[in-house]
Amino acid sequence: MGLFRRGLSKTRQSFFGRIAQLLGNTEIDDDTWDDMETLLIQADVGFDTTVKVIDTLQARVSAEGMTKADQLQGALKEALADLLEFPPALDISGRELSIILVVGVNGSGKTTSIAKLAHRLKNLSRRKVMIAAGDTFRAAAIEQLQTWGARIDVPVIANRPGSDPGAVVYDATVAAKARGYEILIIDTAGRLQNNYNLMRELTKISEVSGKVVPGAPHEVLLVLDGTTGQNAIEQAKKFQEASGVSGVIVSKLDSTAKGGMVFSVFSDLQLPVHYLGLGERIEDLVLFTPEFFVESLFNDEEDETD
Ligand SMILES: Nc1nc2c(ncn2[C@@H]2O[C@H](COP(=O)(O)OP(=O)(O)OP(=O)(O)O)[C@@H](O)[C@H]2O)c(=O)[nH]1
Ligand SMILES: [Mg+2]
Repeated sequence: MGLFRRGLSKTRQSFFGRIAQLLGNTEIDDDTWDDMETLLIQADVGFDTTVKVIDTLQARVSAEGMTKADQLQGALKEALADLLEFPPALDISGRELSIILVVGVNGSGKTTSIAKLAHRLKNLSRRKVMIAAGDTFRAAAIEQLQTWGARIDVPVIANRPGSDPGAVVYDATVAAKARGYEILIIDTAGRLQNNYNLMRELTKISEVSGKVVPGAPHEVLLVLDGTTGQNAIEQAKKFQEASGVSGVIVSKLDSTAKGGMVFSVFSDLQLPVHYLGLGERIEDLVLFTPEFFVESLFNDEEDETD
């Protein structure tokens, strides 16, 4: 909970925290709804999701005969929490080798999230984890992954810069099987969702892994940069069409006030959020917990103790 609260402090202080002020001891009127709508949209909850939340609240207000704005806060928390779900477990158990493919636009936080995830799976879940350096575009990308791998003691299978990512993935899959690794996480080069050739490449990488391990990749995790708010949601729709995304990691929520975008991952994209990136350290990846998330957006009293 501490990490959640600290990591989400920007979003809390900028927008959600202000809802308490807004919902002072006044009568509920048109201004209440206008102000709430503005705050939710500014927090990047997204237009459709905001409308949904306000509709739910208005229905409750008339059903329960609420008149005071300060009665609305609890109802708002519940309406927001109802949009979220506890993520299903990653589909990475019950078989010899499970493969997680990680995709996203340039700089969204893929490589860092992979290192954090590998670290979690290795240390918290006690799994044997290997990483494939499927981003062969830049030498620096391979080195970045190797540096993380050495730090967390997870082997990284790589090839020369410029080599075919499909070949790296093939080699890594074979190596993981031969050496008894249980989870292989594949890093990929950042790509824009409108670049046809690069999106095709993702399909190829998927197919290569599926040749060695039937049914692979078992998870396709899309890393969304939380600081880009609703833009990330638009990108995600394209990735969903092209690469069969199964779940989302939202990164960099510690550096943004746009944390409301997490609600629209669930309600607009209908995808589970598995993890949140809440900082640059290896430990700063938390399992998404709806209750902690919503609480961290509202409660401000304990801030001094953080
Ligand atoms: N504050 C903060 N920074 C993060 C987080 N996750 C990633 N970053 C930073 O974001 C930058 C980009 O991260 P990468 O992991 O290299 O992103 P990428 O998607 O692999 O980038 P490309 O491979 O170039 O497409 C780095 O400076 C990371 O340290 C996070 O949760 N919080
Ligand atoms: Mg990268």
